[in-house]
Amino acid sequence: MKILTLLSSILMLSSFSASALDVKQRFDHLDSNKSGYLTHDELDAQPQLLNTFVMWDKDQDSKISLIEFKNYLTNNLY
Ligand SMILES: [Ca+2]
Repeated sequence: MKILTLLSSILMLSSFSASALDVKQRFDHLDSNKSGYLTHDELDAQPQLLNTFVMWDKDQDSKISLIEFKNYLTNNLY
């Protein structure tokens, strides 16, 4: 499991130029309990994401939906 976490960190850092399809894959990967949302718990291993959580969480319900995830990446990293 530790290797998986490390791999996911590397993926998040190195795939900012990924296509829209990859966004869904990355979201599913981070959504470890498959709730359809990313929560603080699931982002514990992703400090760079936790630090910007408030910016992602547009509707401020303390969880990141796929749409919020995609919008954030689209608006800030492309
Ligand atoms: Ca939200």
